[in-house]
Amino acid sequence: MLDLQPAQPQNQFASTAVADAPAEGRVLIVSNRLPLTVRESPDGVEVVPSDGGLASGLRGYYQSASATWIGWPGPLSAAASRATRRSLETQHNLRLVELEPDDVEAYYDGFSNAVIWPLFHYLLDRIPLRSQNWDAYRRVNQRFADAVLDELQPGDAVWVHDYHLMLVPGLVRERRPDARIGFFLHIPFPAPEVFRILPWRRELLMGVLGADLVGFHTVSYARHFAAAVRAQCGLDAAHDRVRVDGRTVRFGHFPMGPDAEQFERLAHSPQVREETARIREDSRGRFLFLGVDRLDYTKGIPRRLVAFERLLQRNPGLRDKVRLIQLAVPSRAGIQEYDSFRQQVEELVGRINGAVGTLDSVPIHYLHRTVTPEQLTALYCAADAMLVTPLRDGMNLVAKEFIASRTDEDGVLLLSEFAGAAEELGEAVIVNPYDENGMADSMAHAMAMGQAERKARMRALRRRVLARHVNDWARGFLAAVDEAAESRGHPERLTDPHEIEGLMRRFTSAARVALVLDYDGTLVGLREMPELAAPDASLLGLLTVLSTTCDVHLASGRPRDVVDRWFGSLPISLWAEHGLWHRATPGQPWQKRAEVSTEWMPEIRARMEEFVARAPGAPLEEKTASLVWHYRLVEPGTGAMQAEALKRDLEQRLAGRPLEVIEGHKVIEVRQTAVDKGTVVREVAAQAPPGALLVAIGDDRTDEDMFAALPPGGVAIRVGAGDSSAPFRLDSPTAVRALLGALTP
Ligand code: ADQ
Repeated sequence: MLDLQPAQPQNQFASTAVADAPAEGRVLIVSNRLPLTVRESPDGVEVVPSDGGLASGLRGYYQSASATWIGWPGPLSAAASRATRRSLETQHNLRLVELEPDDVEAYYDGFSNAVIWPLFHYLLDRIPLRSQNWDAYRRVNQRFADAVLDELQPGDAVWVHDYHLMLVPGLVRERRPDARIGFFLHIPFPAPEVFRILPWRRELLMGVLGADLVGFHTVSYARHFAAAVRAQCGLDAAHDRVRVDGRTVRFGHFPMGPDAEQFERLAHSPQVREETARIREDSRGRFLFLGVDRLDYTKGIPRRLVAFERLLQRNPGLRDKVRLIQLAVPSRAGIQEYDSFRQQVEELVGRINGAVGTLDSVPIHYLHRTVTPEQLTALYCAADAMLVTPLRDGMNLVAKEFIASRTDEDGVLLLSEFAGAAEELGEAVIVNPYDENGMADSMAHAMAMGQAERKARMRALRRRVLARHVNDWARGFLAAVDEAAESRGHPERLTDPHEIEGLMRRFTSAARVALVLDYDGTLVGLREMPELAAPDASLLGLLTVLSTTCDVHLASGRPRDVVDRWFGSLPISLWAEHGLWHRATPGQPWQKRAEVSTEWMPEIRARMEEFVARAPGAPLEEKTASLVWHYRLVEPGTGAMQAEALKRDLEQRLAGRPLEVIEGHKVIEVRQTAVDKGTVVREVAAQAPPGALLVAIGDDRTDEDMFAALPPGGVAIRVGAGDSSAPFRLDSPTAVRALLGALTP
């Protein structure tokens, strides 16, 4: 049997490089647990490094003098807390967020670990039947945010970690709109169909979107996140960014690795070499499989054990020739789910050893404890094959630590296809942890693999893992936060009442005011179906009265028959199809303002109809010289995907032709380049009397053409969110109507 000593408590972190200090300000690292845990016993207080991937990965970066770590130190008794707290805060640059036992039970055990953890790992049947802990989650997130706000100095960057604190970025942003904030999720972000199960899905997403940059381990998690933002928040998220509250939030993948140099250095140390030799000697020529995991139900330990049993059932001759060392680091002890899982694993180990053991051999050596980095590295170095078979895992650092330790360029890695690491480590033997026969086959394959193949695979794996130090990962992420914060854009600020008064003074002192007004989204709210957005009596009354003092032009993208039906009797000038058609006063015929060709329409219509057929609820509208695909009613994810595909397809087809594809609010329109709303503004300006003030109001991308065409001194007003060149912004059609109302006699 192996004789591993329990880990000695350590106060110092061992790490290779120390990251450069950022150019200015500190980095406030915020995570549920601190990198140090306080253990109280009758003999006194010990401060020991915390377990887990997050703490081990970030240690090196945190050692840089300009980082402060904000988090929970674990339970502290009243007696020990004052001195311990002071020493942690002053000697280790920590800021303690203390939690009451009730909070720990509800926010940490009850919500973070009982609801989000299993859901994000696709283990839905582990979610408790009742969860009443959302309020505690929100309350504790607020407490962490308050600690951040208290620490935050100008120039600091905030780096929030993981699923326990998904609301913190939004809570900090609310109070400090200019803060630089990054958020990194260490666990998978599930497929949107799984994520949507969560009743608080929208709140969680909006919380995360308080950050400037949201980071994940893999491309697919970032994609899932973008899709969830589209589906749950109704925002037009691209694959790597979204505009929210006037800011751009970026998403990206930042695969994390271990402190590889530290494992290499340890592998060369005499102590580890000696321990490695001892473990090998102890196994007496047996093929050594190794598993190293936190004792968590996501790590796939029972299925791995069953697959190992299957290997030995199928090949009884191997029973004296193999050994599996399964090291399980205690995790979340005290939570009933974890306690009974531990019991399940221990019973399984006992049963399998009873069934396939021999008089000479106990096939599974199971250890439930933490070990020192030296002991861990010795195990990595001694193993013939490493079994990393989680059911789901954000990344899995153990796989990479094993590779980093193998300076002999030998050893086989069996890696679950559901670990984030599998996206990078293609030269491993990839296994499906739910397929016990397949896993047993892969174990046999590992045993039979020739040295040349083992070395070729390991060399390729090592090149990838050694290429990037974990401190580069931290630095890279923080540099990306800086870049995202610089390009986030200024929050869209609504024009305040004082500025409106100034505008009104300009209007009333002008010789004449000419108003060019968009319709949908500007004078009325956007509706699910275009035909539902008919004008109400008060709007018709407002426009009629307004026409007694101003020149009123209604410039819509809608077809002429609709504009005529709704506004034909009003004494105002009407423009339809973005200015292709014009009717000056009631009774006058509609005139076409440009020569347009329609030859292109049958071909493009046929192509667009293929997309219509694939997205139920998205009608195709045909106007005189344009085709419009409306997808407001399509499921948001599908709609955005189809719209992107359609746009790409059309842009390729239309290249070099006098046609353009424009994107509006849930519409894709193809039209001739000759016609846009800028033409309307230019014509109005040409006919306006000297000294007239031109005012254009609109909410859409097509209205930007109006703003750009305004003569000097003209006033552009944007309605609602979104990029705009307009210097003035109102929040809704109601605000537009109030402004116009003030212009009436
Ligand atoms: P974890 O679920 O904790 O991390 P992992 O990435 O494998 O999973 O990290 C475990 C760490 O614990 C490793 O550094 C390993 O060396 C150490 N460890 C394991 N068993 C040990 C033992 N018996 N004694 C001492 N140390 C032991 C979460 C996510 C992962 C993600 C990381 C980092 O679940 O998917 O890779 O964060 O983002």
